[in-house]
Amino acid sequence: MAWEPHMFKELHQIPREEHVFPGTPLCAGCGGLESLRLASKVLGSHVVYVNAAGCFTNLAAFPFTPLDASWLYTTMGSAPAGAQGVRDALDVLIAKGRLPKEEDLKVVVLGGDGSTYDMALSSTSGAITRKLDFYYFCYDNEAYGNTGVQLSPATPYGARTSTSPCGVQHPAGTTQEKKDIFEIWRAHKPPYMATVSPRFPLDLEEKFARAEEYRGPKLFLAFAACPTGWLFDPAYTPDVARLAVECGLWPLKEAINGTVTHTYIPKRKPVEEYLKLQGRFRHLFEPTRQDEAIRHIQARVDDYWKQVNG
Ligand SMILES: Cc1ncc(C[n+]2csc(CCOP(=O)(O)OP(=O)(O)O)c2C)c(N)n1
Ligand code: SF4
Repeated sequence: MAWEPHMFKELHQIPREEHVFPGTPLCAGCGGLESLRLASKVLGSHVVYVNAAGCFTNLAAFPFTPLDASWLYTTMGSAPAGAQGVRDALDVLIAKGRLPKEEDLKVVVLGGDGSTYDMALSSTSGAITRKLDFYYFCYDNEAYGNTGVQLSPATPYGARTSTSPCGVQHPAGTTQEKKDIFEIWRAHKPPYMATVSPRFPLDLEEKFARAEEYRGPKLFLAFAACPTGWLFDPAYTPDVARLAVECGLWPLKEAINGTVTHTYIPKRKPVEEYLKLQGRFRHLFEPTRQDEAIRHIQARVDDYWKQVNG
């Protein structure tokens, strides 16, 4: 799909063709799956997905996958190295004339935040430095989800996880701040990076289409509202995803050759509206309201946008 500016202005312009079929064993309302489904509409079917262990492992139950593309499973830390192997193999086949250039495949890493922010970071750093031509698609559910929702470096301040409960010493739950993986990637100078949300499908499609113009490492951080880990009814996935953006917690942006542009500037509702929808933040409101923790979360968001708006 050749990109033209503002290709996706209206919903009917999103390709109708599906590349992720229904009936996967992932949880109802999984925001990560929703992002992948939308992304695949632009990525198409000439793709090799290199999947780090995580929730998306469950997409495939040998010999079936819901993807009409190829799929390779790797350990959590090695998906970018796996992607290098696949890319090299494709390049060698094309160079030897054994694979026609027009049948080339895109190489796409699929990883959770545990892999992306943590275990696969050194292998990712190597791949970007080598200018590997690949997409890195991270579905960020802000925890090690598949193994019981443990703290990951993407878990935000105040969220409760199974390894950062709220207790006497830490009544607000998680005390760390979410690692800024966008800036860590940007320091490596890849040609294209973006954050996306499935609640902003036109923005998401536009970014995937635009990224096709760039050879080299391309990062997509996809907001992955997670009913199971964040403790909300799956019916609220769209509300949680929309509020993350509208409250300013999940900025929609891209960086082309290092220059950052925000693709949507929210009016910024109070973060409380987002927090209150989720059981992982319930302790901030019940049985006693933790004003200091709520103010802290709001202040971090305000600081971010102050620096954006100058
Ligand atoms: C080195 C290693 N440690 C632990 C595991 C067990 N494990 C499988 S999936 C998973 C959670 C992955 O978390 P994340 O990358 O955030 O993806 P999610 O499960 O949230 O989709 C873990 C810890 C593993 N596969 N490899
Ligand atoms: S635990 Fe969360 S991220 Fe994993 S499949 Fe379920 S909803 Fe999706």
